[in-house]
Amino acid sequence: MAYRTNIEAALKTAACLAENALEDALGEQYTGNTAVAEAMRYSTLGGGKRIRAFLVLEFCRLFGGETRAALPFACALECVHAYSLIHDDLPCMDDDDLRRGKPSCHVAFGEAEALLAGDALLTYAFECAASNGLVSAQSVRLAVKTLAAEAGPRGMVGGQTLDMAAEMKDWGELKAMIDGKTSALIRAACLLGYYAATDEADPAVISGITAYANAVGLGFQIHDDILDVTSDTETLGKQVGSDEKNGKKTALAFMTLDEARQTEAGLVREAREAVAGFAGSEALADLALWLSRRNK
Ligand code: GRG
Repeated sequence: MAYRTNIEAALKTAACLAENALEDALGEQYTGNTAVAEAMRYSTLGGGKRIRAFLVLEFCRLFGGETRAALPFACALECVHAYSLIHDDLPCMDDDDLRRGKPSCHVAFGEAEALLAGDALLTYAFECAASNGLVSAQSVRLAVKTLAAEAGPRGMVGGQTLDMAAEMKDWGELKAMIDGKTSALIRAACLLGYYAATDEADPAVISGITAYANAVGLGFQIHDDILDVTSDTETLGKQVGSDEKNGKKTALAFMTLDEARQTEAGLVREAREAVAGFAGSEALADLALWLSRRNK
């Protein structure tokens, strides 16, 4: 399968826009005089693929919105994502010392500061989204409600709870956990992009966006599980084998490596079909493919 857009260039542009907006936002709000403020910046700036920011900007563009109206929502998504990674790395969770190729937040700043930096990024994300003055009040309301629902106990936190507590007896149980832990923020990113362009909330459009996000989210996690056994710590910038160390099951507990690759290819097709009806969605189709070929 070949790309129809220059997806790498588009990802770089989105990453650069998000990085600059986050630099402004975090620099403006916090003077950098405290360890917590420094820890927030350390974990949010200068790293990461910025997939969630890209999805916000691209869905906004797809539905006719302006990039600058989507940027506060993109920043909010990246702040929630950064918070989840900080907390996920804590000793009471996965206890990982390396993130994005550098010491995890709690290793660099201490556990209490890391906990607070995560809390501060989560709360700041909502300040950032709610302060978006370039979209209607109804768009802000829809965005804030969606982000809260997808990040919370029925979304990402719910997935993390299942990850810690559930036995993962079968693939269905694991998929339900991934739907929360990984897909929820991807759904939020896609939907917030749509709400940056419109406040119409058309159920048919939302259903197409959700189908795309769910397929991308599950494929993304399966690819992460594949990389965890086929790649190395230096390339990934995070510790490989962390799930095994913590006794957690991944997709590879229920299928062979080959089957996992086939399942992922099926999800890429599903994602591409979900957006095929939206004119100008080539970059989103290409992103689904690119994610299945990424090496980190
Ligand atoms: C609420 C206490 C509390 C903790 C939240 C939900 C959670 C902890 C953590 C989830 C973090 C996690 C490992 C999610 C799985 C999805 C995943 C593989 C994230 C990594 O995303 P990338 O690859 O990261 O986009 P970069 O570094 O590129 O931004």
